Amino acid sequence: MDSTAASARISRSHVTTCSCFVLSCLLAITLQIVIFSPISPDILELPPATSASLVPTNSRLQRVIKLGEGLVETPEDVWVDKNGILYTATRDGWIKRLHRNGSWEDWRKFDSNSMFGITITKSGSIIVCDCEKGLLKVDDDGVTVLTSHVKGTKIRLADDVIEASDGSLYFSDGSTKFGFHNWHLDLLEAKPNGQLLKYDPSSNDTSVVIDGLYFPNGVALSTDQDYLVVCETWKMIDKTMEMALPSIIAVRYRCLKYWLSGEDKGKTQIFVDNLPGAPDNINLAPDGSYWIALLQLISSRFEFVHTSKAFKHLLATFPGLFELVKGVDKKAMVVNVAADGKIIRSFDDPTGEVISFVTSALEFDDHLYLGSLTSNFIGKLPLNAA
Ligand SMILES: [Ca+2]
Ligand SMILES: [Ca+2]
Repeated sequence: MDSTAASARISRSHVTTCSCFVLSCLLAITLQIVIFSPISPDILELPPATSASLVPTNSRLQRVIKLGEGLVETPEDVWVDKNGILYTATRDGWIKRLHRNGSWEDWRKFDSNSMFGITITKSGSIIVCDCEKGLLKVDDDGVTVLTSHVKGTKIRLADDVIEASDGSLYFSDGSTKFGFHNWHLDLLEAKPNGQLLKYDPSSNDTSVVIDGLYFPNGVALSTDQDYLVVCETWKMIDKTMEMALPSIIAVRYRCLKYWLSGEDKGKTQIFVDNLPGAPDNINLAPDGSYWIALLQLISSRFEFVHTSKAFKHLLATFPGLFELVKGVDKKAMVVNVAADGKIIRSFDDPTGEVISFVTSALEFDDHLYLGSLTSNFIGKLPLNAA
């Protein structure tokens, strides 16, 4: 045998060995990703741009006045009591309030970085959703956990709350599977893991009102309290049949109406569908309409994330990668929706120049008060001039 042929065979053998090794490594990594992935995801089709273009963009939110800049860290929600005192819970564990004279007060401290939705009861207690700890009651006596479990299971992602006239507290639990620090896994998985809960203070009982919701978020009552509205941050529609394609799911941003009284009591209907963004908190306006804050959860540059189950498994297994591609668009949008579900008007900061990622809009005294998960202030927008 000549030495050239022998060395060629050895070289081929090395290449084959190397290829097998690389393939084995790739197979091991793939198995590792799939086996250890915490999600069982669906492929998604994001809403067409036409959904957003139905509501022309403006820059009205760029006129906001910044309240307490530097004093309030990522205030997700905001509430104003009947005396005009504004309350918000901040990421550093404070419930802070803004008095009518413009002074801020660090009012109550709680060992938490996950306080979100806030409301005030008829009796004057502040109720706060702590994603991780459940429903909190805050008053002059301090902070009490009202409920942290439902049907023996821990509430993992309490998000927004409202009190009905009978004293019941209705609140959303965004995901029964993933907690506050892993909310992105719920987005990647895209399954209906959330529920709407009710806490009855007279019996101290917590019950499930609606289950199988897609990340339920904002909760509001109608003027007559004959129904409540709960917003699903992302609702998936199975388009497998109409598109004759395997496992294609389309995202629809919508809020549901749940009847509390009347002949439809206990029934759930669509309140508003095809919103031009993912709905976060919702608040009843004095005229009976609603203010809904809309999020852009996945940057348009990274929509492909939703087109591959393998890529979703990869992102879920290596959280650092999700941070890289998350790239939420820097913008803000709030819509005013009539009681019949029609969008009346919208307010945007299309580039996030002044405020971005607005999560809450509350009307009081002809002004909108805005919470945001990327701001260090509360936005205040005069409605008459807007
Ligand atoms: Ca709220
Ligand atoms: Ca929320």
